[in-house]
Amino acid sequence: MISKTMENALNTQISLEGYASFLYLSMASWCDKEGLQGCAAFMHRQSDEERQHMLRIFHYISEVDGHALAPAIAQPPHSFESVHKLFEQVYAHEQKVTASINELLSLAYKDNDHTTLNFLQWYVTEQREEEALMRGILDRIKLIGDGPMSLYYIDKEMEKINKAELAAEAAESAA
Ligand code: OFO
Repeated sequence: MISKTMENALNTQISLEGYASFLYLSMASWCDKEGLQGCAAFMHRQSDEERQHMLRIFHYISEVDGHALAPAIAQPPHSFESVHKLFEQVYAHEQKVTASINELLSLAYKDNDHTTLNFLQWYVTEQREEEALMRGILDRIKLIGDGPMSLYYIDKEMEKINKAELAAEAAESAA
């Protein structure tokens, strides 16, 4: 059984992960419209991942006899200034999620809630990986440049990164 405070905080995290899923879905759609198929595929996969992150917390709350709440999701933006700006937004959102996970950990420490502390470790690793991935993408965009002539190369690069992520996911679920 978790405390009511922890239950509320975890339900807030559900909203944040749900928003990330819808934000990335919206980004995928914008990329698609811009003809950036590699970026669109990447953002669709990220969106699916965020939904899984949301559900993982959802099921955890039920497992510890709490009440998981389906969140109200605010409408995300539909258009983005550039691919570079889009990935800057993704990185900023991931940093926000990391900060929120850290707050949950602090709360779990305060509550002496070892079950939730243990549960949250997965998110600590995930956020470290996600932030590193997004920073890597931003570095590559900086190297390639994001003028109209560079978009094709950025998109090809994103296609490659997405394939590598898919392969890593498949290896992880086969392990
Ligand atoms: Fe779930 O927020 Fe990133 O990965």
